[in-house]
Amino acid sequence: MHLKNEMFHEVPKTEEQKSHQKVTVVGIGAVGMAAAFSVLAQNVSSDIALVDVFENKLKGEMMDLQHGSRFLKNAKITADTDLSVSAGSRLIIVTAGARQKEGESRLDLVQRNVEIYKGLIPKLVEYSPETTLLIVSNPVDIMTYVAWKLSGLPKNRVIGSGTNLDSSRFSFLLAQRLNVAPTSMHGWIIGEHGDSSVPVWSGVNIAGIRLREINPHAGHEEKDAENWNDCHKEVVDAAYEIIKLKGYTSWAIGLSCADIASSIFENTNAVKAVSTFVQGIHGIDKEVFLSLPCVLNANGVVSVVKQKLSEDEMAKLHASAKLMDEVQKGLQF
Ligand code: 6V0
Repeated sequence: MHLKNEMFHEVPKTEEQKSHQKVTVVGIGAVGMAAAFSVLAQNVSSDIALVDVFENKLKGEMMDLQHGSRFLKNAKITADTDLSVSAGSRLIIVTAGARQKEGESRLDLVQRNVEIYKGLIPKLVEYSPETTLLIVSNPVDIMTYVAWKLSGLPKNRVIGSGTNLDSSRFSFLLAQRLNVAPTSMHGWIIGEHGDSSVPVWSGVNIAGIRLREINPHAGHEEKDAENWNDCHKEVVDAAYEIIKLKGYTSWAIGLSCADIASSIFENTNAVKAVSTFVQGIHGIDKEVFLSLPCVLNANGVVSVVKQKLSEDEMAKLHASAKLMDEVQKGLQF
């Protein structure tokens, strides 16, 4: 191009310039776009590829994001229905699949989404053998197991968004009651993302003061006069409630994906509740993925925190593991 040649002196490149922080988002529905936007807006990555089966929607979303480039840090945004656009990704966020309809549970979606994953995961890994997978499609713990099986990747590089979102919802609701910032309210939800999730009441604290030191029944389903357990009930009902109100959930899960991605890209060793392979931890003997607090860095999940769980919490975690195992046994893939 004449003008370009007149304006610039090109410095010869010594080697091909490669992106070390490319993120692909597969499935650009409400969740995928919220994740892509959060990753870009929070400067977690400025190299994003979008994949979906809808060509027009892809082009529209790509153009819309590209037009915000002036407000981002030299972002590169690409999109295609062909999975080759994802080549060389360091992280692939998979949100493709059916979403819950009003009244439908996460587990109801399972076989439909397994079929979609069979067509996606092996090819994605072929294009990006070094990638880490961040699985978001529901039921997320089962889909993380399915992605692990289909991908051939090591366990540390297949992560489910899991209860990072539930824990954020939980901390928010608890923090509102005590008028502190959610980041100063330490509450963890582990186990299944969804209906059988386990709130670790024994550890809920602010500045090391556990709620249970003051109210030994805090969070107990029957004995607690202050009904702290309503906070967990609200977490379990949150998706159903939001879907009833606006049709889908998006912003909080998008932010949760960016939060997990930033631990990987920035090699932070931050502890987050994500879905990971739990066989052999807390006495679980099933080959399942569930959320536990995990140390995350550039290698993905590098260790799992062995929380001191009460008998009741342990029993609930084992019940989630059993449920996941039963669903997995019925899957065709
Ligand atoms: P959506 O808005 O229907 O978007 C799904 C997208 O996936 C659509 O654009 C589809 O075209 C696309 N898609 C379907 N098949 C393929 C394929 N083979 N290849 C590429 N793209 C495909 O759904 P939404 O974005 O609301 O939800 C996506 C998934 O995330 C669902 O399974 C939800 O249940 C799940 N969520 C998981 C959460 C979590 O915390 N893990 C939270 C919210 C939703």
